[in-house]
Amino acid sequence: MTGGPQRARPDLVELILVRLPLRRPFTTSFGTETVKEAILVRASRDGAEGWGECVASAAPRYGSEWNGGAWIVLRDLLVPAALAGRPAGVKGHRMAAAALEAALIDLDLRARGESLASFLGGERDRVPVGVSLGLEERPEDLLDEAARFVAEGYRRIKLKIEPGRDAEVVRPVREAFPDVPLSVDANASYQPDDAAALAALDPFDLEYLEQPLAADRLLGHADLQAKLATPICLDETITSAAVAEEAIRLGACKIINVKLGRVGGPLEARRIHDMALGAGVPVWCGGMLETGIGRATNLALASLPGFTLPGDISGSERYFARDLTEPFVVAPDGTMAVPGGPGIGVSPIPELLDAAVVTRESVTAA
Ligand code: OSB
Ligand code: MG
Repeated sequence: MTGGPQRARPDLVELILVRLPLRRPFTTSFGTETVKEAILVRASRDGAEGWGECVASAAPRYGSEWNGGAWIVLRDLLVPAALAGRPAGVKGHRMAAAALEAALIDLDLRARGESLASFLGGERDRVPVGVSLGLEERPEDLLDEAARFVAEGYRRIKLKIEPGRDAEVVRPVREAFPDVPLSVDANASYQPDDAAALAALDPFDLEYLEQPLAADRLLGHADLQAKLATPICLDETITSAAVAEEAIRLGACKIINVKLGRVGGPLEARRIHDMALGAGVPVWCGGMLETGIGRATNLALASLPGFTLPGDISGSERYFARDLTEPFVVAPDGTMAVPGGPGIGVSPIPELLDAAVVTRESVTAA
């Protein structure tokens, strides 16, 4: 892996598919999720282990990656290359590659007793967090949800929107909470000629409008930003530091959501952070309804100095009846602790992992 430290090879990598029911269905413009399905990557060497979580979903609706494809590219290409200590030479498949990179870094860091946050250059031991609320059939349910998280101290509420369900979704929440930082996320569901509907959100004083247009519409976002007072934040578009830099240069966004899975791993995520910090563009850490493994990795990333806006890093209880790790909790001041132990600082609890496993497969050096 270029740009990273010299890493020792693992001698075994296990792929573990898990399913955890979500406490509440999560609806976005691209569909409803009722279960979190994830591939966990467990890399081991001489009895030591490292963990990574793939943020792909059961179906390719957020982006083109999905767990079925991620499993195969990990098993047949990425993991064999890592076991052999050679580059995989794989284009794309960033969520799969990110999970493996995270597991290998975790393995090394645990061996030398350094935390992922320290390795990445994190400077804080607590980070401010927000919550991302799905579309609801009944407006009163969304208001109840928002009220609960505001009361718990969350620093920002993000609302999912889609064409035809935007200003009417935001208005009651803004009226009930005039001073709470609010944002909206369209997950690429609008067209360039929907600018008027999006400009109608300007009076709600949103922190940002996330990913209004399709992922590949860099100029479309630049043209749209010129028509809006609300800053555009890009999520799906940002697949690398190079794309992030071009988006900033074009004026396609004023804020960046960094998801280490979407960009291919913690090292590329740090490159985006460094570039954005230099360009004066705020970044924040996105989420993909991760289990505690991915959440720990996200917290380490969010401790870097350029992550100045609250992340989509909510307490375990916001997602699951029981997380796979010790539960992550949000303090009354709306912050979450960054794990300080070696590597990502947490591990799956064996009984909880066993109960969530659908399949597991070990890959060893040929
Ligand atoms: O766009 O940020 C998104 C979940 C799945 C796919 C896309 C997104 C999301 C979220 C979840 O908003 C945020 C979280 O993990 O709390
Ligand atoms: Mg998003």
